[in-house]
Amino acid sequence: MKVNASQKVVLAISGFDPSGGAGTLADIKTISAFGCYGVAAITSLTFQNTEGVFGSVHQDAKTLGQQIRPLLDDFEVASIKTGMLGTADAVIEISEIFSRSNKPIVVDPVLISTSGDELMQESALKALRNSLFPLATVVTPNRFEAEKLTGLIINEQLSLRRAASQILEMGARAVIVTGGDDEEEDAGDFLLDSEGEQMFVSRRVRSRNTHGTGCSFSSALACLLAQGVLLRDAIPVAKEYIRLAILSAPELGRGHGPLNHFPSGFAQDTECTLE
Ligand code: PXL
Repeated sequence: MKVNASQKVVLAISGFDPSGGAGTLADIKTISAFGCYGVAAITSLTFQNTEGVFGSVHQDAKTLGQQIRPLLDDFEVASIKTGMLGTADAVIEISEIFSRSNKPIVVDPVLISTSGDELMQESALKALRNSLFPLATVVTPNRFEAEKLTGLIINEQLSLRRAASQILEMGARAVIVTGGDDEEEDAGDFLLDSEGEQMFVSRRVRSRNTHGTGCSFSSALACLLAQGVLLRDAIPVAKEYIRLAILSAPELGRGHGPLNHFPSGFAQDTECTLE
């Protein structure tokens, strides 16, 4: 067996979804699919299945820091992805840990689940905007999250542009407002950064199996950034990965089913060959 030592380590900081569709397990599966090595810190233990979220217990900031610091001491972490963070204290702890880091950080501002359940305390919103966004390489809200973050209603291109630019002003280097949850025919993701705006459109896949698409998309971006791919080139690759993962979803559970995180036709070089 030959193992390539250049395998990138990606750190996922997210909530634990026992059903494996979203959160840490989705992050780790995505990171593996992209040929990276995933390490993780769990912000919150959620109780859920494909039908809904029935509660959660947030980790306190101290235990979160205790999970993250030994990983940073030991591994050369190439990029970081944050998902469900739960509380303002958790957001502040993470912001302090990475305040002097120049590694790519993908911030997925998880506020509610696909099934409509709240995953972050209202009080954490401010900390997210003020402390974590200024450290973010890219923030990836869906339209609903972009509305909550800005207080705007997004119903056409102008308000979408305005919301994205407000999020950029909060200090992120780039923002992608994802459109996968909308009802329109095409799934358009709107990117805004210092170079300007770009819409990434792909044909919508109609499916009930969309649990964890946001988590998986942001983890895919973190892997590609770790591998040195530019954000504008990474977005179409991450989108195609999600499209294939939905198309080949295993049809599990009675609600929003999980993705297939290892779709055939998307075998990235895992940098590990068996001889
Ligand atoms: O998809 C958003 C999300 C993120 N993180 C956790 C979740 C969910 C949705 O259910 O459970 C832990």
